[in-house]
Amino acid sequence: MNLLFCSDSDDIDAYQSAMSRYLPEARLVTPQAPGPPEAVRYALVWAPPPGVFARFPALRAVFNLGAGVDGLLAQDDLPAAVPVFRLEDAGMAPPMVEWVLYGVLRFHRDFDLYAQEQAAGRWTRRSVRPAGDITVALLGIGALGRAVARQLDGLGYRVRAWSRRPREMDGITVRHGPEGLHAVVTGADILVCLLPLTGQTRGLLNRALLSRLAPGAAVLNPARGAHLVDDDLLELLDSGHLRGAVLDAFDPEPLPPGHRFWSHPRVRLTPHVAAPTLVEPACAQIASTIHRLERGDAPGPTVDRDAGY
Ligand code: NDP
Ligand code: OXD
Repeated sequence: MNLLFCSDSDDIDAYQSAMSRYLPEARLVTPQAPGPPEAVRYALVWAPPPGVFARFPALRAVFNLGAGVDGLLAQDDLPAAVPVFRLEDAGMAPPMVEWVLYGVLRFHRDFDLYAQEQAAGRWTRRSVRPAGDITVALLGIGALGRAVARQLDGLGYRVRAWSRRPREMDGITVRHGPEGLHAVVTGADILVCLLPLTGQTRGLLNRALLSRLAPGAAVLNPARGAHLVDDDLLELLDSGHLRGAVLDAFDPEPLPPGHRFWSHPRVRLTPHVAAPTLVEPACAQIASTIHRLERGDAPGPTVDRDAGY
């Protein structure tokens, strides 16, 4: 079974070896050496080059080698009738939880302020606020956001969550839709964005929304750079309304040299590493879907192209 493998940022040998354990008949081929195009029924892709799908008329499914499908859905040649699958958790939830916890603790336990005190050679002790005094607004409670919500709730933070459709989570206030957004964000101490990038969420983290956070609040964005209006965040940091930000995703990536985020004293950034795709669980998930498709069983959730995620 030939699987088209199309990613400049993933190691094909690692995927071949992992995939062989779950789908022994799988042979990964590339657009440069694809073999007979009609033998390729499945494609595993991350940021594929334009025009690649048109070369493989027998495709039965496209697998996105990541959680966010914004880049893939923007490809003009993605065949309309072919189902698209994305990675759902696939081992990414624990590292994402860790990344968010770093950001939450940085501001809750004043590590940002202690770094300044150390640089100035000052011994200043602050009182420790209980986690229950910190309100976290969590935008998005999907495969990753849900894990984050549970962890923060378990540690005692006051979590308010936001989804597109009505959702319930034990012990957590969940609001949905545009009308639920303000209630979640207003007065929150820390905002965490774990939304997909869609027409509805692009530019959502703008001046109007961020101004609703409590004075001295912090912003954590490990989702997509285009959720955030960079200049609005910088303005609110410079005015002192916001205390700091930890960012993992940027628009564009890599973040261009000279961008103010690189040197801003209240911004900490990581280069899109919050939760990288893990080869083994990714292959296990993809192979399990291919097995179901080959048997003619219901394959599990596909990407909703109208919703954009
Ligand atoms: P999911 O698709 O599982 O969850 C998305 C969540 O966002 C859902 O709760 C959904 O609501 C909500 N949502 C979507 N649109 C709206 C809207 N218009 N209004 C309110 N809520 C909305 O995504 P994942 O948890 O798997 O991943 C989230 C994002 O994280 C990815 O799209 C990607 O951009 C980013 N990511 C970043 C990584 C990194 O290393 N930096 C790694 C992996 C992912 P509902 O529940 O109603 O559907
Ligand atoms: C993803 C990502 O979407 O790495 O998986 O950002």
